Amino acid sequence: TPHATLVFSRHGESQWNVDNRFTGWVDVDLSEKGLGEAKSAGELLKADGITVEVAFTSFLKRAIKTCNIALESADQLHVPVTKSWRLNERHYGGLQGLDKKETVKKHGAEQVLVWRRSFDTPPPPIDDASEYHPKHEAKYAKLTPAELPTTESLKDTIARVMPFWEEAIVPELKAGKTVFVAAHGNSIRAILKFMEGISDDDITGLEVPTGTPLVYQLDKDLKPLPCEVAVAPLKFGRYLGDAEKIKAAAEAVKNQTKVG
Ligand code: DG2
Repeated sequence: TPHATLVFSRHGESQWNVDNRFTGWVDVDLSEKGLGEAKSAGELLKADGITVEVAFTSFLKRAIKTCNIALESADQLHVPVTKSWRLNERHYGGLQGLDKKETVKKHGAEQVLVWRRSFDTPPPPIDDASEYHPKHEAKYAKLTPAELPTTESLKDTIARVMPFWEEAIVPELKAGKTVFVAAHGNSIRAILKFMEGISDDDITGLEVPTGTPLVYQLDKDLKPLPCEVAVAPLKFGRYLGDAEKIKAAAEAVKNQTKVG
């Protein structure tokens, strides 16, 4: 029997997903569709009989709102929520704000794919004078200069997500709780890499669909229990919801940089 339950939800569509711009740490809001995705994530939790005991989210409103709306539609708004910059999306460096397709036309599809999906090659750093530089935001004032990113690879993202995992999330799971994590494609990848034992090469190919809760049952050593309905490359995680819709949502992310 499972000791604890861990549920992830990637935030739904944001306004810059609609505009097809690189986002990273830019604090853009959910689109209308994104609001609906968050609501349906909560409905799926409720329909599955999941009772969340504690929730975690990032410092970015697209994930925070996803967390709140999902808990609301699951009728579980009382749940305590902890927010951390460590669950933020990967910092996209100098690409933040740029149009994804324009960037492909300018730098080529191969280069952009490296920036989006290589494990350890970060995009060029954000310009010190950029309006999107995180140093302008009061909520990041407590970060040390070494912690405040100017760009990140997935490897860098993993390095700042995992201390939060260890310090804040693991104790709740050890206590046997049902934990909800509403975050971003890359901060969720970081934890999934660890949970599923996915290699550096394979993790970047994993597209986490939006608005679709992903559920793990863990034993008392926090090892995930194998799941028969896990969809490859996952071995342990179970998506809630319609399989076809989930596939289409993951494909849509991949195609954001498809030109022509
Ligand atoms: C996207 C992810 O993050 O982009 O930062 O542009 O989903 O939080 O809006 P999201 C961004 P890719 O890693 O898919 O390029």
